Amino acid sequence: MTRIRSVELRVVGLPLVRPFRTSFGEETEKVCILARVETDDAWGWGECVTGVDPGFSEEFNEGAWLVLREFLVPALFAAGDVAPGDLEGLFAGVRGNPMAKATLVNAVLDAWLRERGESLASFLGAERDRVACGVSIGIAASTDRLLEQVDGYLAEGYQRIKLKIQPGTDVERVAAVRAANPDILLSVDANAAYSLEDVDTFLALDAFGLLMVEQPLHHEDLVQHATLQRQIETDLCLDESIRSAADARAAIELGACRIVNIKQGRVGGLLEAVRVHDACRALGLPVWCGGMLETGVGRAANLALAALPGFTLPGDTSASSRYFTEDLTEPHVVARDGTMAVPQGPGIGGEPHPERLEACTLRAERLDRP
Ligand code: NPG
Repeated sequence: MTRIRSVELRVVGLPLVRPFRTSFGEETEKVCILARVETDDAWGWGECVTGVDPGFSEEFNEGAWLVLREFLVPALFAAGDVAPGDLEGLFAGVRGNPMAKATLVNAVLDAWLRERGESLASFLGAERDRVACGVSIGIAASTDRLLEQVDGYLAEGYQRIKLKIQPGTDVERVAAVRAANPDILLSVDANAAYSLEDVDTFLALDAFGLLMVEQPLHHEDLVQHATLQRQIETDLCLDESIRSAADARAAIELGACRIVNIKQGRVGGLLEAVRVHDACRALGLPVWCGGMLETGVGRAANLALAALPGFTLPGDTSASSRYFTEDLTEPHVVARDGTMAVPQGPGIGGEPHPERLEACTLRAERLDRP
């Protein structure tokens, strides 16, 4: 049990090394909320995966800030002593908002582990100390630019290339990347930009030996994903559609996917992420660790999660340098063999450099236990 004395919320902004374009928009700067909780003996960090706009999910930074400040932090203060596993119950009165909830679940877990001197990886049940890394490439301005980027990331060692696609910028791009790289692990991610009327596009993509097609259809439509999965050979993977272990079980039972992307921030935090992992593993589905352009804080949590045994496919656990010239934390580095070290220190095994954090802070507010 631990007692949370204060919660500091911050909005930070870091320029991206190159704009990141998906079917739902373009980002040139990473702007996110960080929470730092303080207990009597330690402190812990959580990163919120919401973005500036409600494009990827309903949640977004300003909304998550309010949910944290007005509802979740007061619920935490009202509770007295807590264990990390209590938070989901404390937050049950707030419907949805898994990304806001994950911020505090992860921060309290980090503090609790730091008090005990235990690493997050060990607590979650990690079975390896390095994880296989893939990289996600935004929609490029041209096929030539895309091919250059693919070459660059392969030279850095990445073990899997994922291409963002949208209607009209899909089959021809995939064909070009596959022709230039016949043997690589290659996948595509549509971020829900297609409908069942586009089945011909997916039948055409079957020709390229893709590892998976990620989230082709609307995030709320598992039945349509199941229909599409029956019509094509390539494995479907779900991301936006999976917000809990219950969602994962439903999707698998319906035949809506054969692979699951686990983003701890999307499912309400690290504890539910482990339950998604366990559910998929019990039903024989491979999972991999997604990414939301996290700073080093969220990236450290992702790396610990990706070290669990069911994570058998390379994740979007890319190096800090893929996104930022300078991260908030010590950078996470991809080795030439395309693997990255799982942090081994207490909790998430690192934290923001104070000066760098101050330089990136756009707004901060400290909330004290009344
Ligand atoms: O490596 O962190 C990463 C990014 C991987 O493509 C990636 N993330 O749709 O999965 C996604 C996408 C994303 C980025 C989603 C930012 C939402 C925000």
